[in-house]
Amino acid sequence: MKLVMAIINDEDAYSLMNALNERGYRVTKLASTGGFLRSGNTTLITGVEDDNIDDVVDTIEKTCKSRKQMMATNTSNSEGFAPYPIEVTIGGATIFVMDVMTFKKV
Ligand code: 2BA
Repeated sequence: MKLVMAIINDEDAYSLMNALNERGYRVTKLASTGGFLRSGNTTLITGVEDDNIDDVVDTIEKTCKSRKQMMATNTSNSEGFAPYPIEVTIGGATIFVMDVMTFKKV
């Protein structure tokens, strides 16, 4: 068994949960915050049998879209610091697949 952890955009969370549930996978949604942009994102975790990993990853890829977001940074000039917007591309999903040592429901 594996644990799939996918960090995704909030906007895709409900579509992805629906898509995974419809395919028979159980999902837990966690509210998370990206360390770089310091804005909210969603982390979904799902425990799946090894044979289903490709299906789960495909479903994530098909459902989650990448987006561009503006971020304010500071740049220094002769008058001090001035706000300087940069565009950041946030991936459709950042996916980790981990081995599960034990899975139990009691
Ligand atoms: P954030 O850390 O808020 O990052 C948002 C986006 O900002 C990133 O998109 C990337 O395009 C950019 N970015 C992040 N760190 C950067 C840096 N040091 N310099 C320049 N640009 C940077 P994604 O790579 O698609 O990541 C989306 C979110 O997924 C991240 O939000 C973070 O919450 C998570 N994530 C990505 N890689 C991770 C990793 N290796 N470990 C844990 N979480 C990760």
